[in-house]
Amino acid sequence: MQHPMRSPGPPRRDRRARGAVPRPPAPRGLLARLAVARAALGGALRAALVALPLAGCIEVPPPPPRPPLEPKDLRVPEGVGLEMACTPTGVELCFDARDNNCNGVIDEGCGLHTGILQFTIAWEEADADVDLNVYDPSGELARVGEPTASGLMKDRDCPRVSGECQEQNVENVFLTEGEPARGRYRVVVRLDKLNDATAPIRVRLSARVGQRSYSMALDLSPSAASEEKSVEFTL
Ligand SMILES: [Ca+2]
Ligand SMILES: [Ca+2]
Ligand SMILES: [Ca+2]
Repeated sequence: MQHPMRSPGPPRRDRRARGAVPRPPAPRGLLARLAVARAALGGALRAALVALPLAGCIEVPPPPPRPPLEPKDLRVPEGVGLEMACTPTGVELCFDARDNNCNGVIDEGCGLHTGILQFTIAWEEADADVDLNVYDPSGELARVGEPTASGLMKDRDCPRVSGECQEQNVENVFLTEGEPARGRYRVVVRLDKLNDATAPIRVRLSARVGQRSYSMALDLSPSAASEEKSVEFTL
């Protein structure tokens, strides 16, 4: 098979000759305008170079500090005493929802998670099913296994048929990571089923908010008026 013949380009000599064609002289008026423009550009550049170190000296104010994590507008059920001062009673005991050693963490070393926010309930009657329901500022409920968009997650739901709680009923909600969402939080403690237990069921609720912990005792009975008690606060 024959290759088609390439048409030969113009000889190199010719191309060089075309490139060497002298440009016609610029009109004198154009040259003068170019000189003026170049001078103006040089002036602007010098001004920019002078302004540059000055701009470097302008102090950028730091972002305003975030307000401390302090619960505001705290609302507790009527007749419930809120313990805001921690009294150390010795080493940390597990599954009592109390910060026994007052280090700001509730039931640490007991297989529970903690975070800047932590809410824990415990109750002694093994048969009673009590639920800790924590709603974040967007109204999302913290559940077992998957954090809310704001990062709240629940450790476990007691009592469990699987025996996970081993008759030591504790439910725990904690902030998995990051800064807590600001807004109104709602912590609801609810007697779901009394089963074979005798009412009222005394439930200890403690909360860790930042470096402080809060605690209270709630009595729940299976009636519309007292099966559920809630605490609200604003961060
Ligand atoms: Ca502790
Ligand atoms: Ca404890
Ligand atoms: Ca439960």
